[in-house]
Amino acid sequence: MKKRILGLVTAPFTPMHQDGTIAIDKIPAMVDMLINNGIKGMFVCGSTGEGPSMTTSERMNVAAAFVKAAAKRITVLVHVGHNSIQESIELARHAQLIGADYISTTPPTYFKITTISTLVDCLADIAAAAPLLPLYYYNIPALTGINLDMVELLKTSKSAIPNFAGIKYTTPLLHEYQACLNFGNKEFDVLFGTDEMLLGALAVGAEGFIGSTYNFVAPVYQQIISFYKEGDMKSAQNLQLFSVEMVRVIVKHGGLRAQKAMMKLIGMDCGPVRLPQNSLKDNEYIVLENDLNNINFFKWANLIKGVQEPVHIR
Ligand code: MN9
Repeated sequence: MKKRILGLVTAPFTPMHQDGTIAIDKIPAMVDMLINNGIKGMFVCGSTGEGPSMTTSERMNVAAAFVKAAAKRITVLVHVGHNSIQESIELARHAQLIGADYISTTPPTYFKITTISTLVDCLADIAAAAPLLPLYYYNIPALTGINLDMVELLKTSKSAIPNFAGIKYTTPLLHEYQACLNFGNKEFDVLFGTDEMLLGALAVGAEGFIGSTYNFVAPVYQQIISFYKEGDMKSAQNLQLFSVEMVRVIVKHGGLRAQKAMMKLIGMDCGPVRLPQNSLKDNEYIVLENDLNNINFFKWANLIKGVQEPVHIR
């Protein structure tokens, strides 16, 4: 089993053309930008990457492009979750074939899973399709509607799935997160996925994080981690408050659609979102940019290396 993932992993956006097709040629520059900014890994085709809105062959092409662009400089996790386990199996096989480092999966969500044992059956089938790759369960109840006890999952997966690595933990239950981190002999990796609570997660022992907002303000979180390690809690809290305010602006403007627009505002245009998300209209961009200005977002975004000049909409 590979060692645990440490530091900030981003969930990159999938770049798209105005007509909604995938802009595969934009991926290498995005990856270089993330590497130049100290990002340790990428979680591709997840929620932020709009994986669930893509076809299986598009997901394979995008995953392959990220793996190729990463060229082993940083870790790549490929999200393979799908309503059809068979599609997940194909995606998992493909991820192993192209040289991804890890796979991760949400459960099927149309027919709801209500027991850990059924969840483990699903994960075991997917994990077996990529036996060389450690698998992280992607726990994101707000989007999947599946909210099971994650400590029970670790207990059951331990013997049932040889390549089970841990959990991408995207729900704000710090107590359950802490229980997972400390399960058994701390034998599973549990990556924290709620960016606006990173400091809280550090306080209970987190060392690895996957998130969307590390795409545009990684330096904020890198400094939170440094301040925390130096014991300067006041400074860490101030920066975490910035993250909270930023996420409030993101949520006000519709979440993912606003985040993809923010990539354009920082000078790394990733194009529109796909339905059922819908892209910001011109006037909505202006309100978003105003709200971001009011929280000093561009002061932080300007610390990002390797992007063009921020694009001001007005
Ligand atoms: O998985 C992301 N969650 C979603 C990670 O995309 C639903 C997070 O990084 C959030 O986008 C972030 C803002 O709420 O914490």
